[in-house]
Amino acid sequence: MVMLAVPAVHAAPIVLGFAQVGAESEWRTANSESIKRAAKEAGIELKFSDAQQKQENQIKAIRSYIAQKVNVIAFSPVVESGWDTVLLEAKAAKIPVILTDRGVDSKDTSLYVTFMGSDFVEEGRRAGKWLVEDLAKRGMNGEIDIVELQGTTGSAPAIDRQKGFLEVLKSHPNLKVTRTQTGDFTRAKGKEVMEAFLKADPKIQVLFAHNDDMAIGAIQAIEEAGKQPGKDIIIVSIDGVKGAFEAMMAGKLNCSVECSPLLGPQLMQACKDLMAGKSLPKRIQTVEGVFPAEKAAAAFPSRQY
Ligand code: GYE
Repeated sequence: MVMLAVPAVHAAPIVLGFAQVGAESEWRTANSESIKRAAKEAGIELKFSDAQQKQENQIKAIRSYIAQKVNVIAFSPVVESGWDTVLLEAKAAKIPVILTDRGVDSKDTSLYVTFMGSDFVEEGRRAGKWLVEDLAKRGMNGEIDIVELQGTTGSAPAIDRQKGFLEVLKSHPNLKVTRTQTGDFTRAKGKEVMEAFLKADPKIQVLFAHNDDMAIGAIQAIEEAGKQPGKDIIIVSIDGVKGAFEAMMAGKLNCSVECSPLLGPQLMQACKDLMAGKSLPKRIQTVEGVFPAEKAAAAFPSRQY
């Protein structure tokens, strides 16, 4: 009699619920694509939602992933605070949570397994240091009037980039942020706020934008006001997206500090490791550089986002 081998229990694919912030910037689009592509390549079943930059939508998405009993939940928290309740619900359901890109301010760090993403304070510092050196090269050592376009109010990158930038400015009392307002990380708001800044202050010499999209919006506002972005107003921003490289090559943006959105592969690896019972480091950091305009053309062909 031929015995049929009992088929091995087929390991079901890992199911990952990902609650994305939105589609507010080039960075975010590249981040979503990276996650979708990496999930496909890793054979992970991805449930993906877009919260349109609203915390309540992200909370709803996380609750629905809990109800669907996914294996892992990952999300990029739109703002830092207000997550404890839903994270406790995930913990009670024994579903591990991975933070990608942005952190939370929860005191209880057992509410998530790891946070993978950039060091935003360091990015702010890099923008500040680049500016200090650039002004020195130009011999601009008098009072400098800087305006700041902040990211989404209460978001980790907005809080931390401002912190890092101001930390550098502290030892340069001639550099002053005279106006600061949120542009919510979008081109449209960056343009709108820059228009208001320009109307209120004709002497702006520098713009620090928390992301490239707001800088690109502001560039339009500056041109419409009859000034030359990158010349009359020195501009430094963060992300290093293609649009920023194009603006740098056109002489309209002076520097972009890199912040990589390509978190997909490491997120999928983390899901696999978790499901295999491995423990993850509490912090997984992204490696990044700084791109002044003079390096833009050489770097452009190899940019992936
Ligand atoms: O810099 C910005 C995006 O959280 C690092 O979010 C991310 C930021 C990024 O909208 O462009």
